[in-house]
Amino acid sequence: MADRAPAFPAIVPKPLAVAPGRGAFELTRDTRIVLGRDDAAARPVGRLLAETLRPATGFRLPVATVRGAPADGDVGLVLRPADRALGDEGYRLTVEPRRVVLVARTPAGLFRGTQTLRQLLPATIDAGRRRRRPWHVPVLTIHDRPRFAWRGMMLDVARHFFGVAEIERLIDLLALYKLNRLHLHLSDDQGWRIAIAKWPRLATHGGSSEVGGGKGGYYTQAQYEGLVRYAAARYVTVVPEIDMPGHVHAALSSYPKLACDGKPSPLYTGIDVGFSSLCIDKPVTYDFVSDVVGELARLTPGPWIHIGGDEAMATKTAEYVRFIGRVQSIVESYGKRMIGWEEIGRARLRGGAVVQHWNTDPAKSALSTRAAQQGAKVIMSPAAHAYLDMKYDASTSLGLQWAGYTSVQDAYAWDPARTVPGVGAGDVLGVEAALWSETVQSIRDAEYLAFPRLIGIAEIGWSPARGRSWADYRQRLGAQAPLLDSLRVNFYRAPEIPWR
Ligand code: TNX
Repeated sequence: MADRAPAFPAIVPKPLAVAPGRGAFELTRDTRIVLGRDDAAARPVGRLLAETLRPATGFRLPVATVRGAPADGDVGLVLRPADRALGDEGYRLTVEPRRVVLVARTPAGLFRGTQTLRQLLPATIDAGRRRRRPWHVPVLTIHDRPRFAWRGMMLDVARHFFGVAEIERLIDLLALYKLNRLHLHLSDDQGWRIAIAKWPRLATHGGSSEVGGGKGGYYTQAQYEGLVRYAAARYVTVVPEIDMPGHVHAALSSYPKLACDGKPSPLYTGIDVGFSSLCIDKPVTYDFVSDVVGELARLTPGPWIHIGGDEAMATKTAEYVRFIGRVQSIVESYGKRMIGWEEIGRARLRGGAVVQHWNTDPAKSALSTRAAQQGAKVIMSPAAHAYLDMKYDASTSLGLQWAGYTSVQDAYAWDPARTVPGVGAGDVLGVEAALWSETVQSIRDAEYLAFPRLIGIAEIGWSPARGRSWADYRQRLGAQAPLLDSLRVNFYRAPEIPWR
């Protein structure tokens, strides 16, 4: 196969600064991945890089500690904790004809840099099996760091369930495009997906259904911890969401005492929203919330617990406000920060709370504004741009369309700092694409809706607004096709993109 090296490196997300050079570094059977003697913290990144590059090259690629600078033939990983210009996730990548040096302030920064390196190699580097060919990296220098600290994807594992291996593969794809948050929507009317030791029927009963009547499923706590570790090794933080006080039918069906009327109810497999509510004035409600949040907090090394809070149409406003106030205190009592969908802007929020903007309806947007005025930071997930479950166009068979069709360009051509009046760059924590799974029955379906739109969201989160353009982006996106094919991603070949 011809190795059509692009005239410019087609990296996505677009780096802050690229200075192309001449010639190439060649990865060979003698290449080592080397670390400085004080850089033991970079070893896991070196190991993961070696694991990524070994199957296709067949090279040994030992990870070695060396004295002094990386020598000829080496790929060096260097930590420079004092180099503030690199930021928490930034890196500097220097490819010379005889060596490659990657410098970062943190292991996370080195990891992000290795993903750039991956994109600079021939796409078959990710094909998973041995290919005999030269493995060149173009000579260049890249200086890179993200615009936003929060670059995420939400996956709804409640409407349809996805297993551990599927989530791990998704984490790999997030990491490839430098995303750093995986938000798991772990409960909804149709299913409860995480084992809670003190309330076992949530998983065993509430986890046994899904939209359309399939068998559902849930993560044991050990499986969930495994996912968290897998993600952490790729510098992706898992953010668990338990949706409340609405979207709780699976919990009420598991424990009728949580319902105001206390009556048993069968599981629900339709796709309506807004019909269920926790019982705001029952003391048992807060035992439940505290137990669930407590167990989740213990499973969550990251600082955030997402409590949903959306579409609580079956809860009166005054009760809703009271409920969110109590939940906020519970989350904080476990040392975590509360995140909620924009509706929590109706409640009184304390510093540290985070709101997730989703509804483009102006009356609803005002809730995000109100949250920001209270000092909350905002994650931008405007449905018309960032909802991966919207159809691409009228011909898309999967997906919904309540927020309109969302083309690849719609998902890309927007700025999170100019989306909601009164919510500016200083308020915005970052961006998150959301994939709700009412119509998504398999991980192949999920990939079809997520790719390529998720890649655009990743670039919005990482690259400076200035210097981004659709004309340039569609070329670089088109150049991702061989890599996505190597990885066997089921992506939508949108006709407006010049796929290679
Ligand atoms: C709205 S967005 C919802 C979800 C649905 C989604 C479908 C949000 C916070 N709530 O319950 O799954 O629309 O697009």
